[in-house]
Amino acid sequence: MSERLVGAARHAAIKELQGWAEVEDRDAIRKTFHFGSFSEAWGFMNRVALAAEKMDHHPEWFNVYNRVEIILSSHDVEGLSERDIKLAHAIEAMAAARDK
Ligand code: H2B
Repeated sequence: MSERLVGAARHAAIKELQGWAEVEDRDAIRKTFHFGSFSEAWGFMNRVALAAEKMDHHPEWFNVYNRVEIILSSHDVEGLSERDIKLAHAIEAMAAARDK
């Protein structure tokens, strides 16, 4: 069970995430990651996929060659929740120094 993140807590949570921004037309956050090659992008996606499955919280994403665009939102609350913030932090750790 979780709740939609609103107000000051929401603002603070997003601010702590480097490079993540609110999506304009829906209640979600997004970030685009760039890698040196498709192989590196795919390795990143693999790591994220395994972590997401463990957390039972999954990204919406789009990949072209070395670019991975990720959108996070929680279906059950139809918007942003703490689980998105938690997954975003996990993704940051996995992108490590590769993100540009
Ligand atoms: N992923 C995301 N991003 N949001 C959810 O609300 C969500 C999910 N819910 N992955 C999970 C799975 C839900 O569908 C299952 C039934 O727990």
